[in-house]
Amino acid sequence: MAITRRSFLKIAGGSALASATWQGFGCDIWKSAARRNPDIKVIPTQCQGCGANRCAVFAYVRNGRVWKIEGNPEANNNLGTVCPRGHGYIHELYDPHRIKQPLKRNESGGYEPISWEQAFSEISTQLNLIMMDNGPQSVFWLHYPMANAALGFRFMHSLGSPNIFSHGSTCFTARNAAFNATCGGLPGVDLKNSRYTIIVGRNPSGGIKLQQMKDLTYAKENGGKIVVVDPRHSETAIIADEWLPVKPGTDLALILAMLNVIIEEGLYDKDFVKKNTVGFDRLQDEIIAYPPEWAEKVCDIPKDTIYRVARELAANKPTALVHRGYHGGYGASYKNSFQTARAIAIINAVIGNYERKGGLYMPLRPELGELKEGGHPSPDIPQIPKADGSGIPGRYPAGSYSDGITHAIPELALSGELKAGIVYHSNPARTNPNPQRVIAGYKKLDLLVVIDCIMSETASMAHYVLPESFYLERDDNVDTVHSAKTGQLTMVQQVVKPLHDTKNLLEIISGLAQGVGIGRYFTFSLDDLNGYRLKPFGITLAELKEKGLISVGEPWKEGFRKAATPSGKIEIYSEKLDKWGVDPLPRWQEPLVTPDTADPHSFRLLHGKQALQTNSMTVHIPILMEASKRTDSVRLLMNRQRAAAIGLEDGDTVRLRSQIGSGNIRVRLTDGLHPSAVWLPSGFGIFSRHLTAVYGMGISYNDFCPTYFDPVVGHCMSSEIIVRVEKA
Ligand SMILES: Nc1nc2c(c(=O)[nH]1)N[C@H]1C(S)=C(S)[C@@H](COP(=O)(O)OP(=O)(O)OC[C@H]3O[C@@H](n4cnc5c(=O)[nH]c(N)nc54)[C@H](O)[C@@H]3O)O[C@H]1N2
Ligand SMILES: Nc1nc2c(c(=O)[nH]1)N[C@H]1C(S)=C(S)[C@@H](COP(=O)(O)OP(=O)(O)OC[C@H]3O[C@@H](n4cnc5c(=O)[nH]c(N)nc54)[C@H](O)[C@@H]3O)O[C@H]1N2
Ligand SMILES: [Mo]
Repeated sequence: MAITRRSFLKIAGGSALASATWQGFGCDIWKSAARRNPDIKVIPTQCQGCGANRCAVFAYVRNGRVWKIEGNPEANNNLGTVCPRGHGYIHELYDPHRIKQPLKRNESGGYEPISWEQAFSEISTQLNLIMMDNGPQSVFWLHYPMANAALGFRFMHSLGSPNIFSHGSTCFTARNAAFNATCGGLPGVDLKNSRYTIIVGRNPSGGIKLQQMKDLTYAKENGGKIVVVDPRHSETAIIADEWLPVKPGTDLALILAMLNVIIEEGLYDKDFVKKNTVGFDRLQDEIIAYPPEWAEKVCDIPKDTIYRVARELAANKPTALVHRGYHGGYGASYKNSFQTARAIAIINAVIGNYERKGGLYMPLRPELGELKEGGHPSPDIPQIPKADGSGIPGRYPAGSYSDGITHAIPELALSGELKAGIVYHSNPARTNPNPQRVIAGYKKLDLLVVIDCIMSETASMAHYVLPESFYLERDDNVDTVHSAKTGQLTMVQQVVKPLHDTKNLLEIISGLAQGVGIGRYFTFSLDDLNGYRLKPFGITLAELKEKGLISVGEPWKEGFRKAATPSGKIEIYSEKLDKWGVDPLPRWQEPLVTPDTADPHSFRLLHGKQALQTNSMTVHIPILMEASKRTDSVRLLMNRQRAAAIGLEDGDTVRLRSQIGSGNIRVRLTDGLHPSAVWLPSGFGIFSRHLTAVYGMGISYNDFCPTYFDPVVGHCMSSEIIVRVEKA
C-alpha cells in the first residue's frame, strides 16, 4: 500500500496541528464579527458547483460582490460544510469565459451576439419547420436533472415528444434500475449509525458527498468498522479499517461469495427474509455455486478475507450495510454492473437492514405541490415510444423513461431519427464516450441549441447558445434534494443581480414556447410555480427565501412496511426481470473485455473523481485549476511493479491507445492500484477552443471508450476499456 499506517498518522497529525493554529487565529470570532457587519449581506442559496449534491449554503455579499459561501449546518447533504469545488465555483460569476448574451453561429463557424427576441424567434421558426417535416419526436431535450427538470419535461410533452434525456446512462442507470427492480427505489445509507460498513466502488471523499464523510468519521470515532472495496486506494480508503483491492469489474463475484457464506452458514436475518422478501429459496439453491474458494480466483480477494468480512457483516446485522454506490463501481461501468447492483441490494436485504437504524432507508422526499393544482394543466405524456428504446421490452427493458440513454443521441442523429435538440446544463461532447462519434452526431443535427453559462465543448458546436444566469444571479425551483431521514426544502436564490444579458430557465423556455404554439402551458411566473410547490406545507416563498432551508413532514421511523415493487416485497428473485429475459437472480457474468495478460503493456482504463474538479464543468476556473496543478494531479495512476516491467519511471510521459483513440499523459506510480488497471482522474481533457486557459490540458477516459450499450438499461459501460500503454 502507498500509504502506510505510519505515514497516514503523520498526515493526520499534521492537519490536526494546522487546524489548532487556525483556531488560535480566532477564526470563529472573525467570522461572527463579519456576520454582524452591516455592510455585509448573508443570503441563503444552494451551491451549483456540482449537480449531484446541491449543498445548502450562505452567500456573503459586500459592496454588491460575492466573496465567499459557507455551508448551512442544518442541511442534510452538507451539514455545514462546503467542498473545494463549491468555494472555487463562485469565481465563475466573475469569469471572463462566461457567455454574456445570446449567440448565433455564423457561416465561418464564429459566434455573433444577437438579442433574446431574435434568438427566440429564429429558434422557434426552425423548430416549427423541423417538426412539420419530421414530427415532434424528432426534437430532443437533454438536461442534467436539476430542481427545474420538470420544466424540460413540460416543454417536451407540450410539443408531443417523449425524447427527453439525462446524463444517467453515463453515470448511474445500472445502479438505479437494479435498486428499482429489487426494492422499488433508491435507498439512502445510514452511515452514521452503521457498526460495519462495506463501501464498494464509491468514494464520498473524492466523489464528494460531504454528509457521508462526516457520517463515516462519526461512525469510526464511535467504534464502527469501515471496509473499502476499490481497485485503488481511494481517499475514502485512507480512513477505512480495511482496503480490499478488488480486480476491477469483478465485484459481483465478491458479493456472490459473501452471500454464499451468509446463507450457507445460516447467518442471515431469517425473520426479515421470510416476512419481507420473495425468492430467497431460489437464491439459496443457486448460491452454492459461488463459494469464496471460487471467488478468490475471479476477484483477487483471498478466500479467508471473504469469509471473515461476510461473517463480520452478518454479525453486526441489522446495524450494518453495504453502500448503495453511485458511479465508479457499478453505476454505468461494466456489462455486469446491473447484476452487481442487484447483488448489493440483495445482500442488504438478507441481513435485514432495510428501514433499520444503521441500515438502508427510503429518503422522505416531500411531495411538492403541482402547477395543475394552480390552474395550469399538465400536457399529456406523448403516446410514442422513446427513440432510444429505453423501457421497451426486447430493447433496453429496465431503462427509465425519464433518463433515457443519453449516448444514443448521436447515433439517433446520425440515423436521422433526431433532427433538433436543446441541451440544458450538460456537456455531452466531453462527457459521453467516443467523442468523435458524438461530435459527428451532434453536428448532423439541423438545429442544436445549448443553454449554458460558458462555451463548453457542446456549446461550441451549437447553432444558438443561450446564456443562463449564473446560480448566484437567479432564483430557481424549490428543491427536495436534501431529503433524507427528514424531508427538507431548499432553493437557489438570487444573491446579486445578473451581470450580463442572461435569463433563467423558465424565462428561456417561456420565450421559446410562444413561437412553437405551446405558450398556453407557460403562463406562470417562477414565483407562481414556487408558490404552488410550497402550498402543501403551508410555507410561503418569502419564508423559504429567508431561511434557505426548511424541514418538513414527520421524521423517519424505524420499521420496514412495503416496497414499491410488484409484490410489495424486496424481490430477491424478480419475475419481471425473468419476463424481460434478464437474469432474475444475480448470477456471475464476466466483464465485457479483459486486459491481455500476455502483453505487459495491456491495462484496463479506469477513471474517477478528484476532489478539486466536477465532471467537465470546473477545470476552466483558475483557482481550481491552480490547485490541481499545485497538487500535480493531471496524471495517470499506474501500479509500480507493472511500470517497472515496462521500463517506466514516475513522471514519464506515456502514450495510451485503445481501439478508438490515443493520447499522452504523465504517469504517477503507486502501490495503491490493482496491477491490471491504470486510473485517470476524470475532470480533464478540455477541448473547447473557447476555454483558452485550459484547452488541451490532460486527457479524458471518454477519448478511449467505444460506444457501447449494455443490454439491460443501455448504459455506456465506461470502464470496459482496454488500453496499451507505452513510453511516449
Ligand atoms: N470531487 C467531485 N465530486 C463529485 C463529482 C465530481 O466530478 N467531482 N461528481 C458527482 C457525481 S456526478 C457523481 S456520479 C459522484 C460519483 O461518486 P463515486 O461513484 O464515489 O466516484 P467515482 O470516482 O466515479 O468512483 C468511486 C470509486 O470507484 C472505484 N472503482 C472503479 N472501478 C471499480 C470496480 O470495478 N470496482 C470497485 N469496487 N471500485 C471501482 C474508483 O477507483 C473510485 O475510487 O460524485 C459526485 N461528486
Ligand atoms: N470527461 C468526463 N466525462 C464524464 C464524467 C467526468 O467526470 N468526466 N462523469 C460522468 C458522470 S458521473 C456524469 S454525472 C456525467 C455528467 O455529465 P454532464 O451532464 O455533461 O455534466 P457536467 O460535466 O457537470 O457539465 C455540465 C454543463 O453544465 C454547465 N453548467 C453549470 N452550471 C450551469 C447552470 O447553472 N446553468 C446552465 N445552463 N449550465 C450550467 C457547465 O458549464 C457544463 O457545460 O458525465 C459522465 N462523463
Ligand atoms: Mo454522475
